[in-house]
Amino acid sequence: MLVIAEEVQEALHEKKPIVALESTIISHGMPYPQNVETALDVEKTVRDEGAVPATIALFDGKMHVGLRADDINRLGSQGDVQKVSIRDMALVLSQGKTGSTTVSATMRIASMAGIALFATGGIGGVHRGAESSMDISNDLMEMAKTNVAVVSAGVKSILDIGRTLEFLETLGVPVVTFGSDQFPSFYSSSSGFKSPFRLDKETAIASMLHAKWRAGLEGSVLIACPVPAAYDIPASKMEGVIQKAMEAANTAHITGKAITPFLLKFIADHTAGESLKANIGLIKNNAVVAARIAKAYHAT
Ligand code: PSU
Ligand code: MN
Repeated sequence: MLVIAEEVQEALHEKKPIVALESTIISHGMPYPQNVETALDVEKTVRDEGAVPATIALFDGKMHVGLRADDINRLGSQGDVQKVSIRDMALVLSQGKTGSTTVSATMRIASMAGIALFATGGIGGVHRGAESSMDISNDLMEMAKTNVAVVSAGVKSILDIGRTLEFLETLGVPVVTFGSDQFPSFYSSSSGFKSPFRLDKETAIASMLHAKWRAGLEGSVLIACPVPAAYDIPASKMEGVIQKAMEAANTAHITGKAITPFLLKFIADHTAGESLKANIGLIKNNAVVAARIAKAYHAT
């Protein structure tokens, strides 16, 4: 059920650096056509760094690792793509439907393929109000057990960042911020929360991954990369629209897996181009950092 593209197979065989990429960000995370353009650009960014990109999605009952440009276009432009976390995988595979993979499903499939590094924009986490809704992303559970490191720009403040960090600690998932003491919050390089760990070199992060997995400590490492300074939007500037997005989700009775895509779309629709630019800038930056860590990881 695992279909690995030829370029990715070759890279695996030759032990070349590979960066896995998710597809929910394409289908449910950004508007068309910027989603498709960004996905293709991110693949190019990984290649320019000397690593091989492996975007992951479900098609025709199979888990695909490494997509063609027209697959990416299909994920970004068609309305009937299912958002697939671990919970949804079996059903979508059995029905042969097209599925875009979230962080959790992408990690699991990357791990099946033997890929150690994965770059995305933002991971899922503990939602605001989770103390009553119990809405905690499956991404966190997956990070506790699957040996794939995730490079993200921290977590978006649609989530409860403090509780997300607490829950990651409970699950034993190390959180390392690249080059900063502050844990970043996606659009903003700060969040008001100190990062549990800080490392300043890709080689140091690669050594930490080797140490973790050689010691038999299963699970991910969350590598948080602050948004590049040119795109940084102060958290206070985003808070108003995030509040409005949550009110709109309540009013429209949005629940379950639809919540995150609803909030992301609301924010994209109600902020000027600035947030989309930041989104694109930070994803590319994460791809560069992931490719460099992958290179350092394979060099030792
Ligand atoms: N956060 C973002 N952008 C995204 C997502 C989260 O800033 O595109 C996507 C990722 O695919 C993530 C998923 O794995 O949403 C989490 O969904 P949920 O909150 O339903 O677990
Ligand atoms: Mn949820």
